[in-house]
Amino acid sequence: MRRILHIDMDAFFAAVEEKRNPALKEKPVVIGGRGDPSRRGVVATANYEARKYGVHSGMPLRTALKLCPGAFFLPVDYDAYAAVSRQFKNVLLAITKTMEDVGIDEAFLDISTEPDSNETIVEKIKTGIYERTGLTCSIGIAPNKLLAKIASDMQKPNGLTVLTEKDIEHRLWPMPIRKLHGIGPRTEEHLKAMNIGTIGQLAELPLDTLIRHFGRSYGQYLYDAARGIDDSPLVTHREPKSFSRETTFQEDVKNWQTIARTIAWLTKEVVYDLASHGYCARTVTLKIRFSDFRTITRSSSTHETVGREEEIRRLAFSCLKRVDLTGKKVRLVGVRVGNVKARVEISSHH
Ligand code: DCP
Ligand code: CA
Repeated sequence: MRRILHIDMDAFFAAVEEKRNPALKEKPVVIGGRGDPSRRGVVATANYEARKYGVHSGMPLRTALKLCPGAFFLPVDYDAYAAVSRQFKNVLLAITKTMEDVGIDEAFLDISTEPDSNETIVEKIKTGIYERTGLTCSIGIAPNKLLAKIASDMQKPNGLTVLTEKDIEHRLWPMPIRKLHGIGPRTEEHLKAMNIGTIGQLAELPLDTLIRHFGRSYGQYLYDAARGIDDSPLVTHREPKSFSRETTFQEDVKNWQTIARTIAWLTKEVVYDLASHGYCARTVTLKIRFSDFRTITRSSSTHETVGREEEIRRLAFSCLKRVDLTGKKVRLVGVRVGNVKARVEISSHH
């Protein structure tokens, strides 16, 4: 039997903001867009205080303001959250290298071969994360990823939930189908139309019915998932698809040379990332956001992969040539290299 953990940070963006500004503690906090609810933008997250008023992720900021006029509205500071995310993942990596990085605030760990008990490991994780970041997380423990993810969500915040195969009938089956990873709004609608609302009702459907409605592989997936079956291993290393850097000017820029110099500098940074990971690339994409937030991209590709700074810079500048800058001010520029491939090691013997 495997021992899989799913670790999910509580009200993540909001918790980071509360940590660095204690005046926000115990007040409703909403994070989203540029933090101005009179302007366009959606809620990235809200803390538990604000959730009491019905505020949730994905809702327009304007709606959040109506529901909770007393809330503090803050802009998304992605770099700050990414930095805390790295700290929290380092705590997990100190337990085992078998970690799957799922997103900015969640990860799976496979502790099947660790000598320590679940209790000891959970204690190490919770105190480690709290000591490094001052934040809390919720943890699910189960024989597979599917159930571990469901478990971590069952007692938030600062929860710990263990699901075993014995719990499938009593704890999994009463849940709504959308709790199953891989069931999105479209599948949910389709199943609702078949009068299927709970995971238990899904489990009653014969395999051939599911295959008829959803195709062989997804039908089989749903059949297994409804039974809490999931053999998928952790994906511990993802091949990167691209490397990118971007920067927002302190003030919007008209001057071509300033823009060109910034692109050259971003290229240097991207080439450094690319090289230090041992990759070459085939495509360079330039991103330009104007002062009115209109954003354009231009790409250039080569047949052979390239990795040297001059080569990548030449591609970036050929993209810049195709952008009409007349009469416009630039707010942000970014450089991305895509179609990356591991550099072929040149063997030392001939
Ligand atoms: N997020 C976002 N837009 C969404 C959903 C989430 O930008 N539509 C961001 C903000 C969240 C982070 O991702 O802080 C993690 O998402 P979660 O769904 O795990 O939500 P929280 O961590 O905020 O809350 P919870 O305590 O319910 O996990
Ligand atoms: Ca979370």
